[in-house]
Amino acid sequence: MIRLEPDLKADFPIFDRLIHDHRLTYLDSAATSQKPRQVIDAELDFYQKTNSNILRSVHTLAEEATAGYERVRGLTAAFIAGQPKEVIFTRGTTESINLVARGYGDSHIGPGDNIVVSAMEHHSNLIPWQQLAQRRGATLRFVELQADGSLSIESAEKVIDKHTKIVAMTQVSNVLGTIVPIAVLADLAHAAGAILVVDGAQSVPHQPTDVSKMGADFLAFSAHKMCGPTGVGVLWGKMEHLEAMDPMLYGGEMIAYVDRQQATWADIPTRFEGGTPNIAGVIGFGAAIEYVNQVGMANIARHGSDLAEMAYQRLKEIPGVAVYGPDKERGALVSFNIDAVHPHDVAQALDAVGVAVRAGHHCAQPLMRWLGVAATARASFYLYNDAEDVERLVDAIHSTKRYFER
Ligand code: C6P
Repeated sequence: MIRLEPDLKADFPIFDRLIHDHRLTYLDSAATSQKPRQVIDAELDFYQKTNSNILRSVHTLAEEATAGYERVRGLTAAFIAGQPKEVIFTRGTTESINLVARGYGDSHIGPGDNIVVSAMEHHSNLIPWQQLAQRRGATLRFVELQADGSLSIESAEKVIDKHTKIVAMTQVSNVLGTIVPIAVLADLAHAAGAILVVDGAQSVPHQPTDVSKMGADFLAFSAHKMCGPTGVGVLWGKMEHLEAMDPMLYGGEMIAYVDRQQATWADIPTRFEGGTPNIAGVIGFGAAIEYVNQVGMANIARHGSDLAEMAYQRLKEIPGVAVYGPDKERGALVSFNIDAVHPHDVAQALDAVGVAVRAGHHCAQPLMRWLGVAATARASFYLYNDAEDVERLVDAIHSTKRYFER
């Protein structure tokens, strides 16, 4: 029986809600996860008892706020087996990747160089590199996919060459659920003298992460997909690369000394966190890390892949339903389409019985073209989902099909 014990839904107040008189079956965690009471309370508690800006003042509240914020940096570092100084807080994966593209890319990429991404990237790990290539006169190249949606290593071996300076790759596709063998990519990138930037938006929330072993040079992820608040993300980078990176945001607190005409920068990581950050959000993120740690990342990984595999197999059995991505070894999500029904109609019909899925291009338009569809529906799972949620999805798909076949 697929179930994390005890039933974790009880920790999430949103599951007390009814949607169109039905219990909520939330299958949109790849867009954003729900938040447990522990995270909501941590943010509330911060605003009620500690609220103050960080790093700027010496009064009690400011010192407590700074200590709380820096404590979460330590928690985050431990969560990915990195060093606290290598952890930069951003607004999310998108900002983290843009920071690398601007701060590192602008000074390390030039005409004749190439940047390599895959054919299944989320726009957040595509457009920053398109823009960088355009700014610097470099070329963007693509690692192609195999027919089942897994990454073609053969293609990676072809496109990563001595002109490659950056390989930027998702670890888990937000559409196909494909898991990318990051260690293989790291070896290919490093052998070519390139760095590897990993988009961990769909992987870090779902599996144990150890940056000391994964071979990445930069790793980006978002708090809101792992029970944390929106507006908080992480860029982890190897210190040697952070030292070679320029800030993206210039202004308050990221400086050491400022003159009328010039300035010098604060130490890393403060140098990359200009302006007042999302302090309460970071505090909430700390509670989220403690929450998922308590459940256990290995348990979360097993649970997510069991649910996704179960959903994949069940959906595949339904005539007229197409499912996308590899049938084994997939992330905690399944994208699908029902013949002759637009995915927006599917999502709306499912919502009518309380089943929340995402429909659309999932911020991966080039991948939609590769699949030959305009859009898909997507069911994505997290630690609070169970086998019953999969059953409700399957039942709802059956009744949607019946409704549109009439
Ligand atoms: N994907 C989805 O529904 P932000 O929005 O910055 O937290 O994360 C961006 C991002 C980057 N890479 C991947 C692989 C992602 O899946 C996402 C976010 C959500 O699929 C929202 S579009």
